[in-house]
Amino acid sequence: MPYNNKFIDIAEQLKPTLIPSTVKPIARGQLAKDSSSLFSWTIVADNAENTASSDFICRNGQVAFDFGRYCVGYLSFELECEGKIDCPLRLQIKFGETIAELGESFDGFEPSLGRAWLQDEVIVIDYPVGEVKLPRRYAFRYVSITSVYNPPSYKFRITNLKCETVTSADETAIPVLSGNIPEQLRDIDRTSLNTLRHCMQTVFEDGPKRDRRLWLGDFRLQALVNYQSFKNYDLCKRCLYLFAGTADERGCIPSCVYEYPQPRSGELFIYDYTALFVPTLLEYAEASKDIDTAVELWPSALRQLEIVLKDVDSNGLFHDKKEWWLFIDWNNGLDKQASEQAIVIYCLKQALKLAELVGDSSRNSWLHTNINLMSKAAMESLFDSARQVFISGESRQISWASQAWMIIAGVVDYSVASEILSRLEGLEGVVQPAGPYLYHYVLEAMFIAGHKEQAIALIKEYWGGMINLGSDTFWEVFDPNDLKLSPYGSYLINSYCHAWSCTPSLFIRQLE
Ligand code: RAM
Repeated sequence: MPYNNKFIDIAEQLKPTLIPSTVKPIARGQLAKDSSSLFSWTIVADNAENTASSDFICRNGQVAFDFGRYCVGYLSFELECEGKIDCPLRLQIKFGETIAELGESFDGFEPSLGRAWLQDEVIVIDYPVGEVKLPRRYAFRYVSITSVYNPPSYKFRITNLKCETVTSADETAIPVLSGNIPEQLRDIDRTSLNTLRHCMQTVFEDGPKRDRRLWLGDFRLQALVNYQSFKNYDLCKRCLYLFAGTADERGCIPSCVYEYPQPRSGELFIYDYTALFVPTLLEYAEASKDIDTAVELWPSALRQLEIVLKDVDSNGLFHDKKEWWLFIDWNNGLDKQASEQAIVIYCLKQALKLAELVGDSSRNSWLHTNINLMSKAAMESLFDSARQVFISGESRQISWASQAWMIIAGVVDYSVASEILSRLEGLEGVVQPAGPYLYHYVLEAMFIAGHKEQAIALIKEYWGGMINLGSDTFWEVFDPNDLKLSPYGSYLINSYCHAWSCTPSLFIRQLE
């Protein structure tokens, strides 16, 4: 791969030092089935006098801990033994974002993304006295420790169980929320920022349990919330350079980037993510006022548009040539033509703003020509004049995705946008969003169309729904009617702290 080493060096110099803190469990007990709890698992607190203490003597079986809040970091504890130590100690340690991950067996489990993401370890300690530190970073609220083999000649005690958490998000930078914001929205804002904080590591990770990786579509939303909260501009700059530095021989920026052993392309290319590099760069420059970066990466941004326009025909219509991964949402039944069309229009328009910012108007007429052509094609081929809504693909599918993106792209004006959203409520069979990523863009369209009350109700119902289930972070996938919905074959491998779901903060922080 012909990586741009200059860009990668800039990115590496911006690698943040992580901020540590210590979290200890607040309760311990036994795992139990409970149909009234999330995924039917709970922890029944021990009757011991001080269940908050991690100290316990384990002779048989298992103990589960609740750290009281989501943690991303390194687990350690101390061991003491009574009796004759004549063989090693063998422990199974499981970590769960949900209690179900501790309760359910991972045996025979083959999720599409790989068993190794599931967080369990078996450790064998030859001389079980003193400190034990697990080398891997975990993402969890719950931990279970099981004595897999009970040594007949000694008892052991675990003390000082704790997690050294890490993040590159500085809490002290968060502006105070306006006093007019009601409690439920404050709670949603807190949970949003908590979600983002855990995903801010040496890059903006999609989720700290999985994939622990920088994804372009996720990064854009994370960066937007970051500008209103933690204001870590250097982390955004690092990520922009990582993407630009790992572009392929066509100049195409990959949709995800790995950091280790050295920065490298994830070699996955999502059409919509590629185009979204343009607004991501613009938004960074506007928020940070770092115009030099915008100037330096402007050719990379333009290149993404040249590449995505190759799939737009001479009439200005996008066609899926099956050479790209089209994402938009996890809903498999979604036809993505209209959404992709709109995203390209939107990104071309954002490029005009970026051109002005970097002082280069040489491509303006090219940008205008494509905007006009594609907008015209959108109205002629993707707008159903009888039903007065946008349609997508040969099946003329009507979806929230298509309407949202066409509204965001400004293909219709404010008043038409408002009518479309009102009309959608009354139509049968409209394809719904499957996850928070697309719900974000639905919210954005609602605010553009002046449907503020509808947007706030959606935030309260959808994101509030995850808080009502006891979560202090927002999830990767959330369907209130099918909590176990998973794109990967099992809900156990879903990410329950996924930064693309942190965007209610963005809207809440703009309310007064
Ligand atoms: C998932 C990632 C990420 C998303 C991509 C498309 O596996 O977790 O959030 O951007 O796929």
